[in-house]
Parts: sequence; C-alpha cells; structure tokens
Amino acid sequence: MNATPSPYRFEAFEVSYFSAKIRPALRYKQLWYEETRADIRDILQRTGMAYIPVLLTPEGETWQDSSEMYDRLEARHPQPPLFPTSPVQLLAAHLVELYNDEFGTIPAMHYRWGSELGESSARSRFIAMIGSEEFGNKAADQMAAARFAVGASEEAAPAIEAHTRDLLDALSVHFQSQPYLFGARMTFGDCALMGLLDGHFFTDLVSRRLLLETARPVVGWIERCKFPNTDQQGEWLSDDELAPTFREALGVMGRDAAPVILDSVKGFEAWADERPEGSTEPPRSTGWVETSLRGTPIKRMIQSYTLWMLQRTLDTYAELDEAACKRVDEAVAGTGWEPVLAYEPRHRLEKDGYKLVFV
Ligand SMILES: N[C@@H](CCC(=O)N[C@@H](CS)C(=O)NCC(=O)O)C(=O)O
Repeated sequence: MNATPSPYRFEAFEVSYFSAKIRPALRYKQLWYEETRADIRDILQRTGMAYIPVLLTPEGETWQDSSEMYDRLEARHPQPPLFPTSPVQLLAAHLVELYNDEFGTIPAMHYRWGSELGESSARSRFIAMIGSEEFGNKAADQMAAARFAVGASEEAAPAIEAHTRDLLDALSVHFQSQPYLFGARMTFGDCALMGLLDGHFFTDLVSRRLLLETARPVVGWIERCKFPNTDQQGEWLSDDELAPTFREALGVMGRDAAPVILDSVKGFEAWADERPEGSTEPPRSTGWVETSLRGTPIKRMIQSYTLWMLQRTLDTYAELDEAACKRVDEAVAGTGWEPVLAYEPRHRLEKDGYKLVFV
C-alpha cells in the first residue's frame, strides 16, 4: 500500500469514460482512496468546469484532467511505475492514450447511443443512476446528441463498427499471449485504453455482448486491469520491445485515428491563425471539421483540447535523444502514426489552473 495520511477521494461515475481511465491506475498503485459519486456542483465550484472525474488529494488539492492525474500520481508514488522507462514503450503508451482520448470516443458513443437497444438501455441506466425520470432523460438527451459532436453519425456506423472489429480482433490475439499491452506489467497505456474498453464497451449492453461473444481475451485483460494484483505482476518486455501482436493493434489505432486527430488539430490551428487579437483562452470548441474514417466522410466538433493532448505526445518525443528517436521511428513505421509524430504545431496551449491558454 502506498501510504498517505488520509485517503484520496475519487469523484467519478461508473458509466464515465474518463473515470474508467483513472480507476485502474489508483488500484495498480495500491493507493488508499475512496470513490464517491461525482457531485457536479462540487466539481464546478472547485474547478470552474463540469468535467468528470476529479481526484482530491489527502492534502486537499483538486486534480482535474486524467492525463495530469497520471503524471502527478507517478511523481508522488513512483512505485509501482505506470510509465515505461524505455523510449519505444513510453511513446507507444502515449499513442494509445492519444487514441483513447481523442478518437476512442467515436466508437464509445456509437455503441452507447447509436442503436435502439444501446440508446434505450443507456437511457434507463441514466434515469436509474440520477434517480429522476426528468433529469435522467435530460442527461440522456444531451449525451445522445453529443454522439454527433464526436462524429459518430448513422452514415459512419459501418466504418466505426469495422474499426472496432479490427481493434478487438488485434487485441484478442495480443492478449492471448501477453497479459498487458507491453508485457506482464500494466502501464498508463493500459489504464487509458480502459476508458473506451471498460468505461463504455464493458459497461454498455450492446458492446458488452460484443466483447463477451467475440473478444474474450479482451474481457480477460479488462478483469486484470480492474483487479491488478500488483504484487504478482511481472515485467515489461525486455529491450524496449513491442510484441508484434501489439504493433498490429497499434496499427489499427494509428491508421484510423491519426488522420482524424490531425484533421481536428489542423482545424483548430486554422481557427487559431485567425483568432481575435489578444485572445488568450481558446473556446472549448472552435467549430466543425470534415474528416473521414475508412473513406466515409465524418463531421466532428473541433476541440481545443486535442492540440494539448497531441503536444503531450510530441513533447515526450522531442525529449528523446537521436538514437532513441530513431528506434521509435522504426517501431512506429507502418502503424499509421508517423504523420502524428512528424506534425509540428504552429500554436501551443498550456494549462493555467484548469484552463487552456495560448502561450
Ligand atoms: N480531458 C478530460 C475529459 C473529461 C471528460 O470529458 N469527462 C466527461 C465524462 S467521462 C465529461 O465530464 N463530460 C462532460 C462534458 O463534456 O461537458 C480528462 O481527461 O479528464
């Protein structure tokens, strides 16, 4: 147990994507924490925003943003480690996180809200969870509409389902021979992918059935991430290796997600080029971008946050020495992620408190 004078408080929801991204990290690190149902008014008061989850530290700090939670947890409780210590595995874990945060919401929202059974069962859960027909329906209406904002339209359904099939197949093959993405020990890459695979897929009726019927090794991995039995975990693969089966899965992610993520960032940068004089704080969304998934056009809302997430990966890449960069480039070649690593943003966003600001 990583001892603290009092517990962390994790304000979360069972049905929340980004809560599922953090929960495995808290358990893996053997932290003393209590999970409470998110109180949006409390979160708004603390952060000025209504994002879930937040993590309250024993010292009374409020942390918002799942990626920063990983960084801070790792800094405070370095053992057991969440971040791979070798460059290829570290970069690959970042790419998995980028995939989850900036693309995975498309299949997530499709399977939760994009069919009659998905919609009605998720709506029922929201009403039950909130304890009010009126407010549960309101929340469900809002989330069902948010499906279109991420790009999960009716027309895109076949492409989203084909992507999901390929991802689950590749991960199923991988988890038949490896317990986790990088070998016998978890990383923040595993935790991040739990956002999509546990927070939505394993929580929701339609996708849970898909997992149980067609991707049992992935269900096994979800169970391992949920109950990490940290003291029994082994090591990451030696010599900074990526298992060929993991590279396959990374390729399914990269080939489909990289163009969508880059189009979103380019949309944001085009807006930022023309932004009002003196504006320091970008709006959460700057309009719509047209992109495509497997040849199907999709429209999605541009989120300023996508640039910040991309920077997170690029900053790690930029810190590598030449030899390490070369090894990363070789490992990533053919996965579709190459244009992401080659991208040079014209604008930069940093956090000022909980807000994003231009620097
Ligand atoms: N970047 C945030 C995203 C958190 C987030 O979007 N959480 C969802 C719930 S899973 C939410 O609060 N959505 C409300 C909204 O988008 O306004 C993180 O990584 O923690």
